[in-house]
Amino acid sequence: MAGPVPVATSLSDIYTVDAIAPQAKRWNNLLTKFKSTYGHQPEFVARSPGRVNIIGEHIDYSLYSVLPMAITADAILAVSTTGISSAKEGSYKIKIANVQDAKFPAHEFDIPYDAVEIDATVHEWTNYFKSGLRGALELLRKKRGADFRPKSMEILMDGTVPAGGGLSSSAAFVSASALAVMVANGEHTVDKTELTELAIVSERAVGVNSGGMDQSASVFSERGSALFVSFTPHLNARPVSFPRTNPQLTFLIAQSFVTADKFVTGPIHYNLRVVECTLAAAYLNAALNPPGTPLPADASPLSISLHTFHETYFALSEQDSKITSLPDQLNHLLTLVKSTLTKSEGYTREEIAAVLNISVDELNSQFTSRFPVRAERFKLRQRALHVYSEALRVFQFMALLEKTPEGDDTSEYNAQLGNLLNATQDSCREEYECSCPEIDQLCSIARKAGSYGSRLTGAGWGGCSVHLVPADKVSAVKEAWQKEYYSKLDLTEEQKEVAVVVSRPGSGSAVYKVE
Ligand code: NG1
Ligand code: MG
Repeated sequence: MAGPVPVATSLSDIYTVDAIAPQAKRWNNLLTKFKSTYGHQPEFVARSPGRVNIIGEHIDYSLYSVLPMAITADAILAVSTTGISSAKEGSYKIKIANVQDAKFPAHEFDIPYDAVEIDATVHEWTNYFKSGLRGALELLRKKRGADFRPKSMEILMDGTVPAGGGLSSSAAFVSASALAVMVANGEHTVDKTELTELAIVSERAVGVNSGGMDQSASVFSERGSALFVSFTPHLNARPVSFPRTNPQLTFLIAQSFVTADKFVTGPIHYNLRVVECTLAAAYLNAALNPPGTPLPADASPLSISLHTFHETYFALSEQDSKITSLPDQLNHLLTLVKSTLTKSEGYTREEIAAVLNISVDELNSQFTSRFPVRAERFKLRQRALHVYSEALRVFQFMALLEKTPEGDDTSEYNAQLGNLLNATQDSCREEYECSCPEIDQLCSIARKAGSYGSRLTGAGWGGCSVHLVPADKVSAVKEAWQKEYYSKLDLTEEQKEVAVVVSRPGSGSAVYKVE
């Protein structure tokens, strides 16, 4: 799966057949608008898609494997490096505009060679470009030397991944931006792993302490397949195809239209969960491993994770080192969590610091300073139960995909897949508390109308849901949602367009050369 980001010569290299016609119109609009904005045509277009997550929710930052799938919606950036001559001494110029110029006004930046300033306290759309730019420059400096000077760029962007919708609009934009900067500065081949790793680190600059699932799905996905992404011992992604089933299964994505803006709610939602999982790992390590056992630093956002506790525990404990298979280890960890983290009301900083044998100040500086969180108690038990049980469900889902269902009626097999998705939704709602009433409603409506499995996708707290629906039930599910959910919202025409989409597994990042 490693290797260079492909250079596309036609849209049929990028999109599934059903998407070609509408995308051709959209791309022509981008190229025409670029010309009218900058007076000449672009040299290339950098593209990176959003993703839906099939299963493995809120476990990527704990370094457990996940199963996302790229969608058609993407970020496309048309770029030229020839148009700008006059950049201020010691700096280069970035002109960036958006086809939706009313919503996202154009900007012009004179950026000094030595640093890309990003003010993460303001919610400015161009910050996502800047975070990709910053990441790409770090990589280019590694390749070209510290005194490398980036070129000025003219950019026009069009993003169709709904923002704050759980479909990774941010990762699509950051990945496409980093790719654009690499190509603009003469990188003829951009390695997918390098691009993904820099996009993961860059995105944290915008204030969300995220895992690496979205950027991996955005860069590595191959048309027609889902993507199995592992993060340790190093980043790895491989395409996964779905066996033929009868009835044929489709993935429906349904918007809740509850905007979940991780940027704003981080301290009580997303970034708090990252802290709770990290504290749970440190607590379990202090309680169950020999005193003073260090957890090795890893690639997780706070550099220790429930995964590092998992590995350390089984490497150290004689009596349990005979448990070698992943599912057996995960089941054992669930038992340990239940008997060790017994307080359902959560743990205070004082209680955790006492077990870790550090002061509360040390706890705050080590775990809650880089990304501030607001909580009196940390629900270590519930978050650890979700992470280990979700990692187990991913394993079980993958085991099912590797089996080819017998017979011509595979509804039993389909139901097994769906039951795992439903179990994920239950765990997200009950243990991880990242669902919301609207998503729960969309899921129960869909299940009643024929969905095998329904769950939130992405960070949750609103945004999108994903549903495993047999082809012959798609219209019944859509009608039920329309009648019982969407008809109660006053949606714009544009919102009605994107309320429900059939998600076909799309391709990942690509560079399109404009002749
Ligand atoms: P969304 O909010 O759907 O882009 C976020 C994280 C992922 C992962 C999911 C939950 C970012 C950029 N991405 O995805 O790393 O943790 O939540 O599984 O925040
Ligand atoms: Mg996102």
